[in-house]
Amino acid sequence: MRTQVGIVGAGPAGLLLSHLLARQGIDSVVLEARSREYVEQRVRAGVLEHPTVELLREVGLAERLDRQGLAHQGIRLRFDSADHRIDFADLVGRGIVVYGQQEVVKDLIAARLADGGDIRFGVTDVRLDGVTGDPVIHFGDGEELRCDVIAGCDGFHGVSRAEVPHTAFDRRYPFAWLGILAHAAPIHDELVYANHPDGFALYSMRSPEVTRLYLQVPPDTDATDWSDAQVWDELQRRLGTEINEGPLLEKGVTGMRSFVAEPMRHGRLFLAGDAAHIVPPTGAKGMNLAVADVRVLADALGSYLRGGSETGIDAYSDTCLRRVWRAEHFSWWMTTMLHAGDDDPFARRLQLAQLQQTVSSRAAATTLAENYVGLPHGAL
Ligand code: RFL
Ligand code: PHB
Repeated sequence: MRTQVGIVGAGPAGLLLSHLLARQGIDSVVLEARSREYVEQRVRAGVLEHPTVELLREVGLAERLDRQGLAHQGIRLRFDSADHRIDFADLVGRGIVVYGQQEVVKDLIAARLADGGDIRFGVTDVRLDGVTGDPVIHFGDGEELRCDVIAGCDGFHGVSRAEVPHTAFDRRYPFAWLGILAHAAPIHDELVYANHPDGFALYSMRSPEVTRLYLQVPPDTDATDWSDAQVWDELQRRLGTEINEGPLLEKGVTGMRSFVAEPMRHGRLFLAGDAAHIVPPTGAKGMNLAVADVRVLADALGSYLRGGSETGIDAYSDTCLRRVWRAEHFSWWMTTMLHAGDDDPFARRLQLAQLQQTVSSRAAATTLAENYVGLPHGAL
């Protein structure tokens, strides 16, 4: 088998890259370890930045997003028993859209398949070879995909990153998130990020019928340690409001980590999305960074494969890393400002001072808003 771009992984990064390449007449094959059902049901991110939404519109992927996505013009920060609104529309003139990552994935798969795209699900034993010469992806029972370049879009636990000699920057946090998805109508129309002395809580949603909520928990927590009733009680307590309860559709624990691999390229292998970098979810940046990477990569590969210019592919890693580090900083900042630490009264006072400034200074609120709604693609 031969293709121009061999893509490992059918998450948002791999699928969107395949779509953007097809628009330029470039062939690709996507190899995915899991089944289609699995990737379409996997509950993850929910916040699409403004530049992500604009890109999806521009490339014909926003028909359902524009009908079902929830456009939000702000968020609330809660601390010291009071709510404070950060008004994105007023501060930066742009907002976000709440739309589940798995809905983006469904839309991408449907668009690729309708367009004759080649996505192989349930592929086993993916192995990369010849990444500095003639790239080959070995998989399954002796199958081979030969390609001009490989895009490693296989997430944090994939196989691609190991083929790129890199420096790893890594930070772990002493807490995790217990997340639930519940069949319960949201009672707030915007996300609430709550700093509570007993731990962070986040109020989010997916639709007019479905709420998504998170609680800060110790890192070694097993989701079954918490009964549903305990989760609801703790959420109400930390969020300081009544919330509608309902049957749980999902319950899981997510670790918190910051990670960057530099560089994001080795020869003809390019890493994109979680394969190259991870952020803690507090800034809602992970999927948006994956989208920003593949936008840069699709342009660079277009110039290379259609016109032979290496300028774009040579700049790929540096261009992406500027945005990645901005998002790493924002995600670390939101995380440290909002989570409860280990009973250090000095750190607690600093957090409250930071929160006070963020909600009372227009300049500080604007910095949060500008980062949260997403810096325009190309701006860095
Ligand atoms: P993905 O989505 O992990 O996709 C990688 C794909 O590669 C496949 N794979 C392989 N395929 C073939 N061979 C192999 N050897 C393979 N190894 C792996 C996997 O099965 C998978 O299908 O990476 P991608 O495309 O880079 O996308 C990144 C995003 O998924 C991730 O950054 C976000 O989900 C992070 N995230 C959030 N991001 C946001 O932008 N906004 C949010 O609000 C947000 N909230 C979150 C989040 C992530 C969370 N969890 C569960 C990690 C909330 C949570 C709770
Ligand atoms: C979500 O809705 O899943 C979500 C929202 C905001 C975050 C993280 C996750 O910061």
